[in-house]
Amino acid sequence: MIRPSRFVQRLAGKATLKPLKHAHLARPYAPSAQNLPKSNSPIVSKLDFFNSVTGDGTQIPTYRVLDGAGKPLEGAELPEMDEAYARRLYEYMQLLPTLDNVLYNIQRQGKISFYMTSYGEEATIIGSAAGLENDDEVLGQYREMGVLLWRGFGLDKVMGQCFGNEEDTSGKGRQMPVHFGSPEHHFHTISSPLGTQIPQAAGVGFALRRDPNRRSRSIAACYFGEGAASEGDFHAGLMLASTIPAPTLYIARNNGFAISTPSSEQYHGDGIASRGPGYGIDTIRVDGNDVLAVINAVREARRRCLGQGRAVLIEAMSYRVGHHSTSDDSFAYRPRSEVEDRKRLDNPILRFRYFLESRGWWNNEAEEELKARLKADVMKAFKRSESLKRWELGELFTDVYGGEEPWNIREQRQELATLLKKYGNAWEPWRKELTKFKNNGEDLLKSAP
Ligand SMILES: Cc1ncc(C[n+]2csc(CCOP(=O)(O)OP(=O)(O)O)c2C)c(N)n1
Ligand SMILES: [Mg+2]
Repeated sequence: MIRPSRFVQRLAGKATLKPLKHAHLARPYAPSAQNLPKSNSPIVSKLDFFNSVTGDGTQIPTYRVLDGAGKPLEGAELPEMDEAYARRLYEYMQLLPTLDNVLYNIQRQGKISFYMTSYGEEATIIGSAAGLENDDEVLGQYREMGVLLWRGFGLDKVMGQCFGNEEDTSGKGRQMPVHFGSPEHHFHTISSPLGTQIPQAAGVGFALRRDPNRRSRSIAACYFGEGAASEGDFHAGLMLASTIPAPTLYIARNNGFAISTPSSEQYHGDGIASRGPGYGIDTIRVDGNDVLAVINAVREARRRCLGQGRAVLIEAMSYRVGHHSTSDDSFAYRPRSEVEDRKRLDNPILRFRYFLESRGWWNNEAEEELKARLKADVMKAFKRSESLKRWELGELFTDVYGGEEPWNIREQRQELATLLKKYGNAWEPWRKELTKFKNNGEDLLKSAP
């Protein structure tokens, strides 16, 4: 006879075990009809394979509120909003390309090392930010700066992060541009390896559920691209959020490209949405160029996350109008005309402007005023940021670990201090570089042995 292991015996209650708080973790292994896979699945005699979640082979539909000309679809419900709120949405949608234009050009001038725009995804990003509560925990991929702006992060901090100067509160200048983070704004720091935020968000959602102060009030919202959804972490994350239920809203930004890989080569199934039901997760596909549809979808998804304590998946369809990043030239793999057509035919900003105009909430004059104001604000923040120094050089070694500085970090700090003492003033490239830091590296020089 095969004896169950001690672990299984303990789980089955044969040995004394402190009761676990979470029923699903303590559930003993006890075969019963209930535990068998799909025990209530109907029995059929037809040899019927299937490959569609809609049942009839059609594609998952796309939820929309506004048509291409900004007119509400028949029967579509508009999100609750007044003129001031609608104008605020539009202003933030317009702020993104204004900032993107300036930061992209600054990178081209060699003043910052890297940048990524969100051209074409303004409705997905601002609409989802507006649909969330400002203290929902956000785990982004990298194109979601608009969520931070919506939450009041401010232009100076955006510039500070991209320049890596003393106003970079995200990472004290130790990260690449666009790797924002802000505990105050409930925005977890961006990390470049694709997909890592997806299982992390399952954990964050679970933690929120366990926190008596935030349970039933806050969710985790996790953004990722359709390319990142090909990472193993996507499946691990959705599996976790599904089986250890977590109020985590997964927002897949399907913008048609993962650098040069078009989504037609990224998956063979029906986009990312088709995967949600496989994990038992409520799912919707939404027109990511329709800001009002995105708001409605996110608000309803949030309600479901909190009501059921479970994950929800939204796939927002859009088109990445810009290059992947400043390290990319997308015309090497897609025709310029395709991009121009998309900008003209399905422009999320223009679509919402038509809607505002139809309500009498916007006109040419307001447009001119807004564009001039945003440009002036962005240029002011840029000029200010450009002249700021970096954090003290010694900050390079802080925040790696919590608590006392370990020996290996101390060793590296001392090594740099020794080198600075020897070459800091003697070698021109170092002398020049040191002037860019607050205190010109004095903090480290002082500690040199
Ligand atoms: C694990 C990993 N593999 C590859 C990369 C390089 N990489 C950076 S962004 C990117 C494309 C991601 O595309 P998608 O998830 O669709 O997001 P989008 O850029 O379209 O917003 C790739 C392959 C990476 N950062 N991490
Ligand atoms: Mg993509």
